[in-house]
Amino acid sequence: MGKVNGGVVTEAGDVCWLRADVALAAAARRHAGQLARGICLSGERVSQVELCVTEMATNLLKHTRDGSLALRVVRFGGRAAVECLSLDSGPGIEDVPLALRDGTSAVGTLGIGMGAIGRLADVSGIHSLRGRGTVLYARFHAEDTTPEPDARVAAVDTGGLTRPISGEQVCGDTWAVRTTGGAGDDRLLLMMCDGLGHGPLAARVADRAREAFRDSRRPGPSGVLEDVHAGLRGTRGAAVAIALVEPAEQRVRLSGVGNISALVTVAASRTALLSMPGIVGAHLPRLRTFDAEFPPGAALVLHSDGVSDRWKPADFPGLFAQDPTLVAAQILNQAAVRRDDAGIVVAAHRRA
Ligand SMILES: [Mn+2]
Repeated sequence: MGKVNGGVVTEAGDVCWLRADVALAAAARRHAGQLARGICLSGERVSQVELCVTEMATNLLKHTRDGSLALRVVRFGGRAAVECLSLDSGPGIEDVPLALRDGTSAVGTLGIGMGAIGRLADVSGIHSLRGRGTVLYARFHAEDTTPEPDARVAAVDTGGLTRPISGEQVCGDTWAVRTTGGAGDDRLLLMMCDGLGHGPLAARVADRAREAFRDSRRPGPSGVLEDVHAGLRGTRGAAVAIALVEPAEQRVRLSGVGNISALVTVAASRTALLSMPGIVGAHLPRLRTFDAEFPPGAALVLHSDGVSDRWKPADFPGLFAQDPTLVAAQILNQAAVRRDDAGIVVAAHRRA
């Protein structure tokens, strides 16, 4: 991760959302297979991705009230992976370790079982809240290897997720993570952006924001935000927050404009980081930077107003020790609204 100076660590891309209906398994197999072939997975690996989403789809249809699959390609530096996420709204899994054990496929006849998903995928996770819903996560890397050493020892892991408003395919909410550019520098910059409105015009704002964020060479969060402001001129504008995560200093600094929620949670306590009123790309107020402690074990969560800010870390026992992608997915699953684009990005400071 530190090898690429100022390089993108990971960022939002197209997410294929499939609601649970009778055609889910077939649609999921088709989309997941396309994504897997698109990043040149072997034929055997493509079949495993298809098996994984078939199991997820069948579980959703047989055992949950309502749910979706989210399928996408993610890139970490130069490496690609297919990610499969299953999100449902209950009833939740009573005994997760039991559900992961072999021979307890929820499907009974055709299924490979949830435990097999974990064995097939390079990275996987599950988080279940009784009565409220489960998120399952599986990632398949393009190369048949574990993540490169740099990424594995990195002090801070990140992940995010976006979901368009009902009825739209593209999303005006976006996120991105990159290194700061200094040699041997383990600091990260995160962006959460909510392009005003929704649909293709908002998605264009999101694209432009990621581009400006990627290209900015300013050192601090307010400088990067000014560059994103310049990049969004002439668009309908956005709410944007930029966070600088400094693991060695155990601090997060954030500069935001518009309605982006930002908080740091450590052991169920939470510290909110404020944004200023204004519209990035149209009217930038005098910027302020707020900071918070970010010790090992802490997580930084940034999300748009498509995710309700009424959720509390204490409502998610066990979640913040999980992969940041799973954290993002479960918060979105529990707190997102359907009447707006939703987007969330999470950075987790790993314990040594
Ligand atoms: Mn919004």
